Amino acid sequence: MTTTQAEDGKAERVRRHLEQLIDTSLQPHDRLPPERLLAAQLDVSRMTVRQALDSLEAEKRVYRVQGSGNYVAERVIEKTIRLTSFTEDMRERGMTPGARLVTSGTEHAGPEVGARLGLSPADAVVRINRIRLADGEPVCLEAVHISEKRVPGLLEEDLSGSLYDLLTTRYDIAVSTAQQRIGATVVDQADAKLLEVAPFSPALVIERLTLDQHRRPLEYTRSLYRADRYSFLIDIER
Ligand code: 16G
Repeated sequence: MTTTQAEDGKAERVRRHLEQLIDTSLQPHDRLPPERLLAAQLDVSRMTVRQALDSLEAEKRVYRVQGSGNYVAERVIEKTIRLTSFTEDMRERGMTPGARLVTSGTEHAGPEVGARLGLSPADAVVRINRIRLADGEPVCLEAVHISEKRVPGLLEEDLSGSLYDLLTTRYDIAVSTAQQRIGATVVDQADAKLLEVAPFSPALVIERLTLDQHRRPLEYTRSLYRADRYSFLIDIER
């Protein structure tokens, strides 16, 4: 791991901490805790705190007042959809997230996944199939693929929580952007059982290619979301 990667991972952690603070306990125009205090609390350098604040400022979530501090910005309609994990997604909806491991293993990337992740078909990828839960109920079935080289030992970890948190804390990898395709499908018998719906129930199929903080392909996921449990809300602006 390089120093830059370690710093990016820390800044991502600080950023998430601040986002949570903004979303749960602060109002627009409230002042954020001083940078010095944040650095001490989170055991990082002030430079790392500033890096996190820079990215929040760039997204207009905070604004700075010279000589006074950092403040929560007025909530604006986001032009782009924020890249969230399943865990964050459910928490934002006021639900408790969870995961149930179905299968996991190492396999060849194959031509399709390989092309998406920039790997050759023979390269090894880690595949994790999980049922994702909201308040204990199955919402989606996801199949994650990540190059094995990037996440040695991942399969020995506890996969019942947030994968993105694990990537940050254990591997110093932070997700930055993603390309997502959303389509419609029906679930087959095996998937219906896992999702606890009747066979051939409607579902959204969402494919996501996620890039890391260096804009390199990191994760390719194919998820089936129960159509009766999940919908997409997109704020658009003219
Ligand atoms: C979302 C992502 C998935 C990612 C997961 C991480 C979609 C379609 N998929 O489910 O790619 O692996 O979040 O969530 O949005 P976690 O950190 O809660 O495990």
